[in-house]
Amino acid sequence: ENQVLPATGERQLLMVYHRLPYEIREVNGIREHITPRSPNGIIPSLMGFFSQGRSGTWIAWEEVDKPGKSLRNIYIDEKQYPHLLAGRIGLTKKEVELFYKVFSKEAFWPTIFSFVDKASFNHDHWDHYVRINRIFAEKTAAEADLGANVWIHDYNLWMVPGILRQLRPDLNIAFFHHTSFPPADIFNIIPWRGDIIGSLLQCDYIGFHIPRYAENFVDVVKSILPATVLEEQNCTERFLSYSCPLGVEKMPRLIEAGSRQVRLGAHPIGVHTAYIKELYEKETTTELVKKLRNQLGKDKKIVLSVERLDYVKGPLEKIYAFQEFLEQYPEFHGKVELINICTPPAKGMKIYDKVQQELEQAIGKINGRYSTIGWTPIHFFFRSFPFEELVAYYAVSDIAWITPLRDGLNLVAKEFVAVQGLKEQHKGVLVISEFAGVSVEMGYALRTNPYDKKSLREVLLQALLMEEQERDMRMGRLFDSVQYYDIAQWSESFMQEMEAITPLQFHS
Ligand code: GDG
Repeated sequence: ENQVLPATGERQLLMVYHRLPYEIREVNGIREHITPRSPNGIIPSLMGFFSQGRSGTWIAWEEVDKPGKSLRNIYIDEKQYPHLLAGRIGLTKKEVELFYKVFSKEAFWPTIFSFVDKASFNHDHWDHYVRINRIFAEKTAAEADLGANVWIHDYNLWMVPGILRQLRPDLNIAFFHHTSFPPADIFNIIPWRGDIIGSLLQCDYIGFHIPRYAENFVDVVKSILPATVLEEQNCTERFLSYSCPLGVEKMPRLIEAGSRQVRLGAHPIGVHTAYIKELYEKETTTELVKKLRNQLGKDKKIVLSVERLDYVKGPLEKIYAFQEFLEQYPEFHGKVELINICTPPAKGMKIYDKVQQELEQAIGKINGRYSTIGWTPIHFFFRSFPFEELVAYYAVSDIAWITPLRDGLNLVAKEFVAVQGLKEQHKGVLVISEFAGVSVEMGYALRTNPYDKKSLREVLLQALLMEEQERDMRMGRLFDSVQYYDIAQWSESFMQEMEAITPLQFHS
């Protein structure tokens, strides 16, 4: 085995992600422009594995003008990551649209989040999806050293493990789901459920955000082929169990299905608390917070909602509940404002057009009905803000009202806590949906059921009325946990689990 290890003693790592970590523009084979994508989020954390000497390749697609055009491997940033290559897969705009924006979003996205009536299954599109997954698997197989670690991300690449295993039985294959993993009776509406599960069972390690999703996965496996749970773990130390709809007491950690054993784990993603602190402490942020506070009025309570436009996030349910809140509690007129920052979806995602229209209409109606000179109940921003500005909104708000109908985890909740916890006083309140994965980590948040308008409006009221002492205590506890389980802890814990696995086939 020594032969295959680089000088640092660390196994080579292949990151299989749908996007490159950097924007790379190449004209006539010459690199023209390289800019890192957002310094916030998971990409910098994943890049961190390569900063010390570990060698590897980041495999992702890049747009090309003709199908089948191959792209050479290039260094992403030779100085900072001297052993990291970008293994680029050339796909045309059309190929990407069909694979990522149309098929994955029409078939898998709604199913994953239990919106079964929105799912549609096109068999030709599935063939295309498998073809693209094959290209990813072939590229990975070609780049991998003997016994290398492969870390594949998300449902767009579900078929990669199976194809890759056939090509390279020696590899240590791990997979992380960024989304939910639905219960068996939901997942099994997918016509290709057997193929997908067959592929995932070729992994050595599969990570989910929370224990419930690992349990759902095992239920799906059991509904498709005989499977045995070989190891379980009590998970109540870190996660809520009975008090929470997504809670479980124990989670499966090792299963045997077919001829394979697969290890499972829960790794709720974290945020980059140090970077958020740096932004929060910038003079420009302090000024912006002051300016916003003045503009909003010192005596008004600010309720914040930040999310991508997506029916999964329940944007309409929230707006209708806010309308009911205003109807029921007129004493809050003029005193509460909802700031709704809604990031538009990527271009070409037609499935979101309808929800956008409905949302804009509903907000227009409410504002039309209740606004006065000096008070607009809902400030709707249908655009993306620089992250730095978002930090100022997190700081200025009294309540974060995060109410997705479903969410794999939800990073906005953690970002809000990462900012509010830094405040000396007047800490805010986090209201989180019981159906966001993050709710099982957030015992000190107020939890709400987004399917129930009464719960939405009453929990909002509870947040508005909460005394300062309780607010500070709750936010302080949430902050400790968000700071401890930050993004670095997330990526390292996953990596540790992956490294602990010795590829069985390689040794036999
Ligand atoms: C998927 C899963 C899981 C939002 N508006 C702006 C902006 N954002 C940033 C937030 C946050 C991120 O986008 C959103 O992350 P979430 O986790 O809330 O949700 P999804 O986009 O649905 O992410 C989710 C996640 O993957 C990670 O595994 O938690 O469940 O669905 O970081 O800050 N950023 C900027 N301007 C905006 O206007 N710059």
